[in-house]
Amino acid sequence: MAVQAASLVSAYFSFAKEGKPGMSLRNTTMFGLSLEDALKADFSSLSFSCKREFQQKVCPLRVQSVATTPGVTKASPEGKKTLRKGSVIITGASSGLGLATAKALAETGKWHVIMACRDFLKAERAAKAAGIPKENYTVMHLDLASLDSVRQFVDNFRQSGRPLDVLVCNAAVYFPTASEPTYTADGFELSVGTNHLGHFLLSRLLLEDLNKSDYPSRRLIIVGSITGNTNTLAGNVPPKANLGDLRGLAGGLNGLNTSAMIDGGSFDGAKAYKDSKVCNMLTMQEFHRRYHEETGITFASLYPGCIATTGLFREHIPLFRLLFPPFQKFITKGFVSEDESGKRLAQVVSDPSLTKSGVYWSWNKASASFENQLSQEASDADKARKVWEISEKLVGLA
Ligand code: NDP
Ligand code: PMR
Repeated sequence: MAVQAASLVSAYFSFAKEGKPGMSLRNTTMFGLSLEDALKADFSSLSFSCKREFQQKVCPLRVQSVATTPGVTKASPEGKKTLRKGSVIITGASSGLGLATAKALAETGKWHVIMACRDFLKAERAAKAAGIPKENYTVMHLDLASLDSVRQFVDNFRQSGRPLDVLVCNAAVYFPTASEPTYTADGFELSVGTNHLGHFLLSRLLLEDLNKSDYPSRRLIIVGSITGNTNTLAGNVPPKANLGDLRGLAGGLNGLNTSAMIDGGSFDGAKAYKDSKVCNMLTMQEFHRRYHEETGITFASLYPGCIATTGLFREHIPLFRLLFPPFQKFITKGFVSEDESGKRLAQVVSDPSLTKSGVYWSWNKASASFENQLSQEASDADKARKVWEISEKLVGLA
């Protein structure tokens, strides 16, 4: 099978050489490396240190003298107190990982999922088609590519009167074939603007709400990725993530007086996505350093596996979309289904053994979770602080 997949890939490469006129090599190179290089690569870098820590540390239930969230516990007929439903916001829950996670959580009957989506109708249809029980979800409008929309979402959410127990920053866009940058409503390059800055503002604002919740385990989860981590083979596929000295971010990523790229370099859509994932992972750790001790909130990131069938690759050329799933299934063996990835993220939301804060979760071949190592850049505390400080200026918090 590996041989068949390999021939598919090499068939692609011969096609790519004759790719569309005007398309750059970057745009037409499907897997970023020649297959020969890929096969020569040291796959031992994939063997992560798999020490799984069964952290049974459950955050202490904080007793509050003033009930901030009515109906936190209710008496069962036997008089015992039962835990109320958890309330979780998932951004980008209209497809892929976000939808699968919403389904996995809602089906337990223990969670109410707020699907924070830019396309209200699409999200409603997706929830119905996935069979998510009506009473277990609410769709609310959120466009992360607009800071006004983020603020409006937070206001609307607060007006709904629901508590916030877990926030999942999941939505993302990826523009691997774009030759020119596009921008958010506030003028930031669209992938970093959406994936990082939109989520940065959202999570900073909603921290207050998480902090008010009296749910036993409150969590803020930001989805990361292997491709932002240069300590892995996948993270070494060019273009590699690299935030440099952050000069582009400091300049506002507007592509006018400064570069649209965080490191100040020329625009590359695939790199912008990977850079945004590094920002996501750095942000999670900076939250942990600043707020975990004080609030008890768990801050976590994860790599859910390669979900090669999702809409994330919608902007890629059709042949990539055709070959990427078998490449990941049969060659790298990093493929996971949307269902499986949803169960993984649902674990990070609700599993009592995953309450440790500051962790980047991954799963081994047997689908057991373990604490993974981030690359040097993605765990650089000084860079995390600088990204935080620049980002808070860009989104109007400082
Ligand atoms: P999808 O494209 O299926 O899902 C992305 C979601 O983000 C969609 O619901 C999309 O909405 C939403 N979204 C995009 N832009 C905005 C915006 N401006 N405002 C609000 N929502 C928006 O991709 P995946 O499920 O694969 O991606 C989910 C997460 O998983 C991402 O963070 C990605 O980086 C991460 N990831 C994915 C991997 C993979 O292999 N697929 C691997 C590692 C990490 P709409 O439906 O309207 O387009
Ligand atoms: Mg990658 C060896 C393991 C492995 C894994 C787990 C992934 C995950 N990838 C691996 C290897 C390789 N990839 C190799 C050897 C190549 C070169 C042939 C390769 C190429 C490649 C491309 C061109 N891979 C890609 C792309 C994309 O466009 C995807 C991407 O980078 O999106 C940002 C991608 C991915 N590979 C992954 C994962 C999870 C992705 C999806 C994106 C993401 O990180 O969210």
